[in-house]
Amino acid sequence: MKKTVLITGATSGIGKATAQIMAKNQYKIILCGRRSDRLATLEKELSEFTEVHSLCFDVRDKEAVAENIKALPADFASIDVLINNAGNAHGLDPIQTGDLDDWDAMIDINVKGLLYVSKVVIPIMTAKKSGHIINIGSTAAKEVYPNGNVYCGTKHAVDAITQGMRIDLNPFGIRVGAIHPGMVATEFSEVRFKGDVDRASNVYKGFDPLQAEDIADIIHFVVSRPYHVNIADLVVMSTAQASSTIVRREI
Ligand code: NDP
Ligand code: 8X3
Repeated sequence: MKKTVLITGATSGIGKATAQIMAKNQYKIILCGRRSDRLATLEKELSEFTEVHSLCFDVRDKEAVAENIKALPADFASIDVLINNAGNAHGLDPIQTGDLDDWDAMIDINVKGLLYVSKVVIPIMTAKKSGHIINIGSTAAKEVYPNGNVYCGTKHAVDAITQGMRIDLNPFGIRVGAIHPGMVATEFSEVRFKGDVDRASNVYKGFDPLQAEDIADIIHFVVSRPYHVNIADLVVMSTAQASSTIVRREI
């Protein structure tokens, strides 16, 4: 029987690439995001391979999160795999000049949003005593870099929450793990720099960065291990990257 996977942040980057690879590997897909036009286009594309259902909500809105997931049609309701991927950085400023709205956005989306979605999905998994939760952290979960203060704080929180989930859900046989990518060329930096495309593209200039498909491929590998194997914590960087701040660039 096909497994059902719910992917947050499926309209772009890592989430979209994950939906594409999972669809081609015969998982039923629940796509989540705020941009309904993109959800509709991707749903149409992936329906060629598998059953797809889209949910349009903001992960910051806990009522909308609960209403949408609880109203899933019966053939999508028994979620087997949750990929908590929705998230972004907002701004890159020293702590003394950081923007309160940016801080709110990162904490509300990356941390509270992940919790709101998990809160609704976990009872589905505990009831059937099986499931798999993958939280997308970052190298920013493992180290702090200049001006990364609050974004790194949110990803450190994702790391800690993942460990807590793994402990608390252990009695239910639920697999929990985190994948921590380094620099991936997605819309991430465009969001961080509020649409400044030139500044965003400079982030990935002069080296071969990870692509969304690289992380999606790893997510599929992690999910498709035999059930007794839980890949608990995985850090993935481009070969050119040695740490958050050390990148071998040829420019
Ligand atoms: P993208 O900007 O390409 O994708 C972000 C996704 O998150 C979009 O689908 C967006 O959908 C969704 N999202 C953002 N805010 C909300 C919200 N409030 N409610 C619902 N969905 C939301 O970035 P990436 O694919 O790179 O990022 C995915 C994850 O990977 C994030 O958690 C990020 O922190 C992490 N990551 C990224 C790295 C990178 O270098 N790119 C490296 C390490 C980790 P929509 O706007 O339609 O709602
Ligand atoms: C995204 C990668 O280096 O901007 O998490 O933190 S980085």
